[in-house]
Amino acid sequence: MAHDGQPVPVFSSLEPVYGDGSLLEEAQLRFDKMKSKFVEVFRHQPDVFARSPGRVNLIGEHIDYEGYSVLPMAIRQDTIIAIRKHQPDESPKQLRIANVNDKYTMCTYPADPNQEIDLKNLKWGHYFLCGYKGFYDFAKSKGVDVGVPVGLDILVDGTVPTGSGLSSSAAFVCSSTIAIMAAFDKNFPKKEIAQLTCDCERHIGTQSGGMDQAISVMAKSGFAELIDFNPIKATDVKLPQGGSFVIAHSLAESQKAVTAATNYNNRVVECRLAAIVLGIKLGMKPKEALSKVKTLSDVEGLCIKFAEGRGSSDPVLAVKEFLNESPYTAEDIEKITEEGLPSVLENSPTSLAVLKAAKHFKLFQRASHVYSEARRVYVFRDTVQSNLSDEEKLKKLGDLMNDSHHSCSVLYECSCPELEELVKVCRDNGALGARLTGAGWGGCAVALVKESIVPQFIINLKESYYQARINKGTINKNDLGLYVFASKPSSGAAIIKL
Ligand code: NG1
Ligand code: MG
Repeated sequence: MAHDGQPVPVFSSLEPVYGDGSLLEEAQLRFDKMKSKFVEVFRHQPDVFARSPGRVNLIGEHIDYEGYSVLPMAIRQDTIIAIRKHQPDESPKQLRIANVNDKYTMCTYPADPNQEIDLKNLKWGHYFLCGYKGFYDFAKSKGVDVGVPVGLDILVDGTVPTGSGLSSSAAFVCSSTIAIMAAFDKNFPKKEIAQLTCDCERHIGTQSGGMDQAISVMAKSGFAELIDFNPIKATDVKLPQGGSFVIAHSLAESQKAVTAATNYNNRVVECRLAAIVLGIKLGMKPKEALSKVKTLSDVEGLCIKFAEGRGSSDPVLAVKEFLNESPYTAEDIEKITEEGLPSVLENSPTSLAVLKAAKHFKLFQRASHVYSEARRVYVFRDTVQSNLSDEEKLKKLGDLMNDSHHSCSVLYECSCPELEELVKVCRDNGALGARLTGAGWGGCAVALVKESIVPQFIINLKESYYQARINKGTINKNDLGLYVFASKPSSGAAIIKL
């Protein structure tokens, strides 16, 4: 049943958010602590809470921004926001954003939703500001009156490790947006919130796709979700019995906002250029390609038509025929597009930063990854729904995860030495499959492991990957549980009125 057209659920207790048992007890403590800290900092009770989870992407990496479906699941780690909306005559007319963790000092911003976000001066509170601007823009586009801006008091508690590929940023942006909505007594359909949070997180300067926000808002306990884009849609995927996903941090932190020009946004630009060049090689006039082609999914039809002429249906065949394996220089591409690259990329500041930092562009490799990864997502979904036994299903899903990692590592080059080592350790210790998850260049790996061996698997990982790092002082032994854990599909965003 599609549930993505429903508004964000509103609960008056924690059971429906966190289930029962130990998780619930822990959650109760967290909320109690937040309430007292809120009163301590702001001298008032919060009006309402919002919660939105991180995610682990099972398969479908770096293809959401190319328009292709992905298959993530939400994890229990999340961001909770407590919020209070001021009365119109109350001062200060500011957003005051405090954090439960003292490492993050309070951020204050004016209440004006039209303020620019200062990207030269990155502050943790900027992610809240994304949600704030997003909420006002969205309300305006829908003709919803939300009154004049007033002050807001905010307290944040996040448990998704940052820079880990588990989407702490989306958990923060989504919980912020939903908390603001709730404070203004508004609610919208989940798929609209997924779109608005995806759009507003781009204020941070990454040209990201919409996977993280979509799963954070639309997840359902017990299910992974197939997320489609344009328009956003979530379809429940029930994973086979007997398998468990173990998430393990490589301990290399990927600071995506800082490295955007050479890593994440660079790949977005390379895919765009690959799509345009393919479109032209497959018969489009340069002017037409420049105005119509934005993503590799826009020219997939042409690629498939070419492949069919060769008795296949694989778009990668067209990539092999028309793109050079050796990297392209800017001049190589400009000869084909008959226009300068800055104007091809519409002079967007983030793209210009990419052009400035790039020596060359690996169009063949990036396009091969995207088309093959997009296929693997559907094979994964079809395998889950097939008549195979659970054991056979798990084996095949593991193989697909391994293939995905290989493609990310070799063709997309978004792995790093630590992730390579960790993925190998996972496989050597009996994982059916293992891969980097999220943007890469650091962060986590996800391994599919038979449920019966999970405890031993985690012990082995500690010995072969983490012990040396504990000895070196990179992490504290007592924190290991934060870096390696098994995860079940968790529930999505919620508004909580306690
Ligand atoms: P993370 O791992 O959270 O940085 C990023 C993008 C996703 C997706 C993946 C790669 C953001 C907010 N998220 O995720 O949209 O493109 O990389 O598959 O930038
Ligand atoms: Mg992120």
